[in-house]
Amino acid sequence: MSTTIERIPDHLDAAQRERRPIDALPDTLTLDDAYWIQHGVLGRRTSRGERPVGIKLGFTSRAKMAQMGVSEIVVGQLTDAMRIPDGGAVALSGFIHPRIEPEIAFRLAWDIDVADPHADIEGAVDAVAPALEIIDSRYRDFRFTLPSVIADNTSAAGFVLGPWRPPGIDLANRAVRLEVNGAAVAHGTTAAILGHPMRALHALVPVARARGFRLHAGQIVLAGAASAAVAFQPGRVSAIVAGVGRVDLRGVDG
Ligand code: OOG
Ligand code: MG
Repeated sequence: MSTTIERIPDHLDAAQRERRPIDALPDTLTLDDAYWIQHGVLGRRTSRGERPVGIKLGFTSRAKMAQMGVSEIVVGQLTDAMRIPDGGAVALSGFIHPRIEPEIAFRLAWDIDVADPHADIEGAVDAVAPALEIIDSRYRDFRFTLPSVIADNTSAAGFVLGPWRPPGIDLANRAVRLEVNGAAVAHGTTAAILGHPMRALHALVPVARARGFRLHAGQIVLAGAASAAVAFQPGRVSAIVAGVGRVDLRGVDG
């Protein structure tokens, strides 16, 4: 591949905007390169007026690792343009080959000093919510290696937040169900997310420190899907987390 690293952010950005899948990147890319590219892709989005609103973790469950053949935690970035209101509709034509997955979202009440090894991210959570994430790899056939998926902002494409709940709500071992048009299509448990979704939050801090992510007051953190993702097709999709709540989204043609 002749593309130099400097040109890859534009290449990935164009793939997303033109909904045109590209080949995965060379395996010679390091993780440093991959996060550098991701920050470049986000820089292009923010220069068009998008606002960073959160962080997402990926591959925090075995179900996701097994589905995609990647076995390390990845971190990506969410912008306001990716957010869809609870119960809202989204046109599937805006994506390449979207998939949908159930998630848990945390909200941070204050800035976290990621340089501080004792930073209390758990204490900073002021609300939790059920969430849906739309992922849409910019790579052909949704096939990628670890550096490629990191460079591609971990396939981030959209997200929906359900009603916020108090931070003290028990998130241990809660059943998670993904429904399409009222029928269950995937099952998981919050325990699938590194044993407890809070562990995903703790795992974020060293990655944020090493890879130049800032964690701000008001930011959303998606902990990673508890089940494998399914193809996002026209119809109603819901994530239901026992004892936490539900969140809904409608995929529409056009
Ligand atoms: C990468 C994104 C992984 C998760 O929740 O594990 C992710 C992908 O599967 O394309 O968002
Ligand atoms: Mg996800």
